[in-house]
Amino acid sequence: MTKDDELHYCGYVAIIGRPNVGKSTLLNHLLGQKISITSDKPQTTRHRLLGIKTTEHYQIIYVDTPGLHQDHHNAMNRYLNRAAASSLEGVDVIVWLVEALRWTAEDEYVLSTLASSTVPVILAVNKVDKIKDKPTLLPYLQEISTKRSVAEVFPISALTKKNLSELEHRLSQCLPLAVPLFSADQITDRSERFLVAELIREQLIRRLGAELPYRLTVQTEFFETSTDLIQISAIIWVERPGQKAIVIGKQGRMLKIIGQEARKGIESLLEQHVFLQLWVKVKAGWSDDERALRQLGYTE
Ligand SMILES: Nc1nc2c(ncn2[C@@H]2O[C@H](COP(=O)(O)OP(=O)(O)OP(=O)(O)O)[C@@H](O)[C@H]2O)c(=O)[nH]1
Ligand SMILES: [Mg+2]
Repeated sequence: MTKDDELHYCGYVAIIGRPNVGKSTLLNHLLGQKISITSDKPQTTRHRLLGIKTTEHYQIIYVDTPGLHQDHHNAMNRYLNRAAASSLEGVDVIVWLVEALRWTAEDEYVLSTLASSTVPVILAVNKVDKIKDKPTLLPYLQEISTKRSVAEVFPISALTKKNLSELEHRLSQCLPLAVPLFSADQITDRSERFLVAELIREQLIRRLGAELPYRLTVQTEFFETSTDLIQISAIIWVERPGQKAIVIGKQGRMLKIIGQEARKGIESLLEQHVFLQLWVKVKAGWSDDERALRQLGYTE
């Protein structure tokens, strides 16, 4: 064993990028455990969330963030951008995630947000599994790496885990020498109540149409563990009675499916049987009301 082997490194790695680029998928697959919800709709992640990976020699504290976007029209959008931008403060390295062969105006916006960062930026070009014509990738990599000085470029697939261990190895080299900040068995800073509400919201996002997911939020109201079961009840807040009717569905069918699927995810997370009750309630205009947002857990 060399002297280096006895050292321990610990630090924060922010994962930044436009909505839908694959940040949360990357976090889950780096950790080997699902703690952040994902979907094919943009603005799935609404909160800064830590994912902690501890090995013998290092502890990487990944920071998953909402996608940076240019839509500032309501209080929720402004909150998302604030939460993402503030996640850059105090980190040791940034993973800047873009999508292979797909550069958009929102990537340009992320680039401008990164301008003031002084920590190393590692550019990860995601979703390379989707590229059929591989030779087109090299010029793309060359082109985007000229947009900003970066420490290294990694073509990756968060979904198939291609190049993820290489990426993690490189990130571990950017960490400062430090004792671990979290205990080795802790994988996130978020409570079980928070993760439960997120798993319910994930089902709602995945199963409802284009607009409705942005008009709802979920709050865990009751969470009690007994010997053989966890009893949970949660409220799905929507903005209008018509939205409530859609979430419930004909004869309650939509809400039933959402409850069944969410319960499976919650049971696999908590490794216990779960009894889940869902209620749908209306809170008019909550997504554009700073005070309501704070009450519903949107605080930095
Ligand atoms: N083909 C392919 N799809 C991917 C990959 N990574 C993520 N996806 C898909 O891209 C979509 C968005 O993934 P998310 O992880 O939710 O993206 P995000 O960047 O966290 O999005 P926001 O939270 O909305 O900012 C999902 O449908 C993922 O399955 C990848 O490497 N390859
Ligand atoms: Mg996300």
